[in-house]
Amino acid sequence: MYDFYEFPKDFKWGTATSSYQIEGAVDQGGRTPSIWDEFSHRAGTIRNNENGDVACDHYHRWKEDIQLMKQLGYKAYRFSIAWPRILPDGSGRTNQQGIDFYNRLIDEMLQSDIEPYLTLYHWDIPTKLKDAWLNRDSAYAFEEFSDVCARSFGDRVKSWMTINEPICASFLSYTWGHHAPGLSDPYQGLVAAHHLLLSHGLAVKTIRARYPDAEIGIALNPASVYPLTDSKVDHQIANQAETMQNRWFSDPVYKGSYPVEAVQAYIELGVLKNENPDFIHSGDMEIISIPTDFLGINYYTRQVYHTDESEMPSVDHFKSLPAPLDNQTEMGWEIFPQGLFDLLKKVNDEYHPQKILITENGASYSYAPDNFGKIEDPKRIEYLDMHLQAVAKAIQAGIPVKGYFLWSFMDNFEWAQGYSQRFGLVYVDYKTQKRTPKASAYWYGKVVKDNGLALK
Ligand code: IFM
Repeated sequence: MYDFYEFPKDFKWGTATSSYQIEGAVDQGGRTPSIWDEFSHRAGTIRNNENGDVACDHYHRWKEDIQLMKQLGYKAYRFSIAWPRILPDGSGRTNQQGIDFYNRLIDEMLQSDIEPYLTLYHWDIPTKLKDAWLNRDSAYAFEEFSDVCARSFGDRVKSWMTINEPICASFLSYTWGHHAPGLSDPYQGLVAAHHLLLSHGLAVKTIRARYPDAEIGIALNPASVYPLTDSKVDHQIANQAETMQNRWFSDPVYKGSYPVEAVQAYIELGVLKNENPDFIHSGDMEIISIPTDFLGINYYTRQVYHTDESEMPSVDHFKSLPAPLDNQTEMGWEIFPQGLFDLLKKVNDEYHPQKILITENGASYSYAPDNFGKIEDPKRIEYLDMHLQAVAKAIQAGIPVKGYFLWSFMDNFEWAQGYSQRFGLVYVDYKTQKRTPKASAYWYGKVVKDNGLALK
């Protein structure tokens, strides 16, 4: 017999999505293209040359989607705003049709007893902004965007996330070329990262000026990093990956500086000329480190590092070992719930955030409806159960985790993987747009209702 673990009374139980991954209607309602429209229409960038033109057609089915969320019993919903729907030129002119769309969505949530958690940036910067995140002006355009959103939605939205996974919007997009705009230049990756972090700070300041009681945070996805062996070089390489990818984003937010060892490594790699790169202006680090109300953590898997070389290799692309074949999701990501506990402990010990929200966690499995229209989905349930156990243990260990947002409410456009990966609790038939809750959707509804689960 397992003991039932009850989560704290006010624990937030939600699901998450993002605008480009679900909305579709990319040329409707006054929306202009984002870098993802441009990128996904470039041949060869996305699996099967798919794109988000239609996605889950949520732009038209939003009411039905919120109703389904309500029926399933979920209490909070993390969604993102498409910047090009609100400011079609990136800054300046506002688009009332876009604002109205999100007003309706938010009102529907509130009427359905679902708390809105609003993400400002989940990767769809308007193409009208020249050079996107390479241009410092984009950070000030983002400040304006956050102000329009605060003015338009702040009377009803209390919880805000500024930037989702800045490492993906910078390194993955500008250094490694896998995401929009598809550039492969490590220096540009650092420039984009800095402008994203600056945007975060500017947005916190702006929203707080309008709504001092709003709770605001950033959603980071630090890797849970491990050395494979106890060898000195394995520890070194794991530490370096930790510093250059995780702390590059969290140190500026919590400590107001980039990690010195990582700056040094970038100088040695020839990416930076010195420790004072031109893209950091005086006063930037103070803006970036403006205090926040919570830390959002997105967690899916871990990274394991190993090298046979006796000399420390140069880590400029963080090549971790492949996941074991018998223990991975369909993304090829290792299933490692202990990594979530370890990561929560690490960020809590290092940064002492007043509060942590798991802003994403979930798994990709392609179970489809059987002959009776049922979707059993056992592996997702097992994955979620194990990760919620890790969250429960973190809370028991005194780590202030206050909410969990499961990725994702429904199957959607998985970026470079197109529609091949299904992270949803709700199955989407992309031909008919029919939504079918999987067994995991009901399972999660029960966890929410019980406010807990059997602890193993
Ligand atoms: O789908 C993405 C999401 O947009 C950002 N975090 C990871 C998810 C799964 O890859």
